[in-house]
Amino acid sequence: MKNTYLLVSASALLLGSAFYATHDATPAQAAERGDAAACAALAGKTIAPDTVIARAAWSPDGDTVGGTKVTVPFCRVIGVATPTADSHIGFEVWLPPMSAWNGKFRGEGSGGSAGALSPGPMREALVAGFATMSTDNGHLTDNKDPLGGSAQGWAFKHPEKMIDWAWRALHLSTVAAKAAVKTFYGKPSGESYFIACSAGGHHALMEATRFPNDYDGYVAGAAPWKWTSLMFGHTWNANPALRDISAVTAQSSAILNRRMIAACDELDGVKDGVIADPRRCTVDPVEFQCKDGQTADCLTPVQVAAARHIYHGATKSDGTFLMPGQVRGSEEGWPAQNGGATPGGSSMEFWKLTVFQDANFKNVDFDFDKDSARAMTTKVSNSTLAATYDETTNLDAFRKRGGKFIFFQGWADSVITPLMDVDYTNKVTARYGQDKTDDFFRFFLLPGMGHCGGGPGYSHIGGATGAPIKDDADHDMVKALDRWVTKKEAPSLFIGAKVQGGKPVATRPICRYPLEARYLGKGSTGEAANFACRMPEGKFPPQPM
Ligand SMILES: [Ca+2]
Repeated sequence: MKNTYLLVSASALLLGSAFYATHDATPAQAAERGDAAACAALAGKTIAPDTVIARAAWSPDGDTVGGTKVTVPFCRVIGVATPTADSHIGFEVWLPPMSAWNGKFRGEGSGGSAGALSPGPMREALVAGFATMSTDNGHLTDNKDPLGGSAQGWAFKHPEKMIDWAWRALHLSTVAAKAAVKTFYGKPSGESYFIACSAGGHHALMEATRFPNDYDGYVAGAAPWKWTSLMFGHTWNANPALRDISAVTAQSSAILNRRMIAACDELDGVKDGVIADPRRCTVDPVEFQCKDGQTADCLTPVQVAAARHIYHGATKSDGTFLMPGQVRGSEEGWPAQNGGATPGGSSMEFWKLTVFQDANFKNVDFDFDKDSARAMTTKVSNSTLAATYDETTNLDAFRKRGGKFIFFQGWADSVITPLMDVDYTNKVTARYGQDKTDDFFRFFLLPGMGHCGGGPGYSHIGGATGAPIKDDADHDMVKALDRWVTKKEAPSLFIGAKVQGGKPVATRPICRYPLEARYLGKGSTGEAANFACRMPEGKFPPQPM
């Protein structure tokens, strides 16, 4: 290390450190010089095939990246992978000082169709002692575009970029980041985890199914395991507002949400403003339609029809489901997802620019019989759209190598219907059986949590959700994953917290699917200790898919 330092001392000078003889330095100074030198040595390296470290800088006082202020020292590594002539995959690796490294590695997921790093989660990981990485998935989000991270212009006539986004960018960035970790610390990382939600959850399943050796464990939620199905659903849900903008408004969604929760809140036995399991709530929104002369706190016929359409889910004309519907209690998020100027989020430009490459295609004309079939078989480079963008339930290799997967989802998610992740979990369970599934894949549904967090429910359990109220494995999914991987102790439940004004106001067990939290009949319904995880009683009404 001493020789390495002397060879690259110019970088230390650049960083403002005086050029002392090593024997004059305190151990802390010597350690920092070692970090700075090892960091600088990464710059310019071809760290993996077609992957170069463009920049590596030791930041002794932290740094600000994409608006995220980091106040701890780290080595900031910026890399680029170019697996094809049309690829440009940017990624960053942040390495804590050798003395602060916990010996582990974390990859951080992204959201939407984003081409952007995830500096917030990287900071969280860094502060906890992890070496951490995130990738831009092969393209940069155009922030001037009104669709932001949902815009699809980057994919137009760029099939290789589609493949990069779908799965290649994360895999290559992970391989390169692990190589950078090994080079910097002089030894490979121990356990590797991937923490993600939304599109990041989708990427997590891509990794676990395609590259089972990349990560030892995942905390991943709101994962659209079939991206094409998600786009069918988003297109379906946007259709009413595309035809009539009054169909889904902020006001109508707030009324619908309030009245639906009032109607179904107590089906779970606890009046807390949360529909614990919306599969029990089947209220027809026509009950909230304005009666003669009524103008307040009610819905127009167009709004009732839109709500029915969105709850129903996307189908072909013969009734075959393409995507389950949004659940009752998720309406708060509808104006952003299903209404407004750009209804449909990532689906808004998906068919036009990414799939059919037809500038004249309009989502309002999407034919759920013909266009859905045409989309699935559309060629993407040497593959098809379905094979590129959709995952399978084949986790065989990941399971065999001892990988662990914590899967989570909010019951009030308005972007990815929770029924999609229920469907995935049911299919995984059918494949392996309940006991073998429990050994490596556990699903936690959070009552009243919105998309990756928020909502009226108990949505603070760490990872990509709200910050845990206690720093232990019973409250924090990341801690639980670490315990599961390193000590083989599987999480049976989490203590979820409802937080208002920065303070926890109620707690509730977040049970392992298919169990649910049942009130024991004594004590406060705001305390998790007064609930137990039990199998649901009775039968659920018929569900789509
Ligand atoms: Ca309730």
